Amino acid sequence: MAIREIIILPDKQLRLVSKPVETVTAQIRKLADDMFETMYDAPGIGLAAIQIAEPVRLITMDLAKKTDEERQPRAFINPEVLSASEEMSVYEEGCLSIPEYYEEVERPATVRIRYTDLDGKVHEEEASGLFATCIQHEIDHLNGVLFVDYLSKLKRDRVLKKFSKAAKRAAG
Ligand code: K2U
Ligand code: ZN
Repeated sequence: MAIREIIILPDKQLRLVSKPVETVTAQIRKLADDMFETMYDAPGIGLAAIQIAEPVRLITMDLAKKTDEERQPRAFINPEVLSASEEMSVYEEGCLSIPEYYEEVERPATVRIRYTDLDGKVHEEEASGLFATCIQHEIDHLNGVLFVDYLSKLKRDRVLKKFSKAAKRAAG
């Protein structure tokens, strides 16, 4: 296992559309292990492979409360939203690739998803609450979409400008 570097806005790789996983290989399982270690270290409750510069459709997640002893690691390969509720919910979102920036985002409150697990088994299940918010946030990452894309143009332009200036300063 390895803690990998999380790429940060305005890295153009965040806008890539990640490729489907054809076969669940040992390499994919190793990547998932690295993603779990990176996610717990950040810390975060979700991570998409593109956030560590791996453009494949793989997500890791653990919604267990920090207070819970028991971790609940879950991996989602080639996840897709099959249907979404008309009912919406609002959640203050953050992103490990857009550090220390939080804004309210409205998303469908419940989604039905299909995905493959690390054993190659296909699942369909309903997600609601934080699970629904997080899985939609992560599937967006696989499509090159960031939560700031749902904000007003003013707010979006402001955050893109802030992170672009920071990147220029860091480059010297
Ligand atoms: O994709 C990521 O950057 C991981 C996010 C997942 C997430 C975003 C918004 C809402 C829920 C989950 C990170 O876990 S950001 C840190 C965080 C932690 C708890 C709740 C919200 C955000
Ligand atoms: Zn994110």
